[in-house]
Amino acid sequence: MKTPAIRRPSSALPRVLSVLGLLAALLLPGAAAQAHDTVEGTSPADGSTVATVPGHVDLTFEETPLAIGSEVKVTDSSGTNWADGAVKVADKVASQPLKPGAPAGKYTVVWRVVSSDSHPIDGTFTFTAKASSGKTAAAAAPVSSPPAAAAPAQPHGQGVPWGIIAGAVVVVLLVAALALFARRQLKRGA
Ligand SMILES: [Cu+2]
Repeated sequence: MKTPAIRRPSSALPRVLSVLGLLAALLLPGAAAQAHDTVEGTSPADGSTVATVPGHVDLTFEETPLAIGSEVKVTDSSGTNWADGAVKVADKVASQPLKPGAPAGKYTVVWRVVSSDSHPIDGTFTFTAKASSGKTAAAAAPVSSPPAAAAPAQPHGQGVPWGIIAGAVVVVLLVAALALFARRQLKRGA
């Protein structure tokens, strides 16, 4: 016996489920995208003036970045990069050694590391040195910056977990849609 009135709802239900499931699947990765590590501070601090060019430039993150794929360029006002060798990553800090003899002046630090969630993150900051690193490179004490100074570098990592909220909204909508669907089914069957 062919009874289209009964067959239609039974084929529509899986369709409704798959559409809502797809919506949820599209929105939930948004939660993971919020997990990039943010910079908590740099040494020297962004925009700061230090007595001498330090022996290394440090970036402190929320979590220890991955060791691979890190790059930190420390260029003086003439464009010379004073980075010496590879970035050293340990205990939430990416540290870039500098060659000795870097001159006084303004420096631009352009960095790129791979966040602990495997996404590349990058940023830039500047500092000014009153004197060359020449003789006292090793003595230059690192100074940590407040988190606020470095915050603009990673605007996407901050604040409310919208992906999770969106996921919860989808779940509520899914339940509401199923309830409505079930009621219609019951009415139709009665
Ligand atoms: Cu990420």
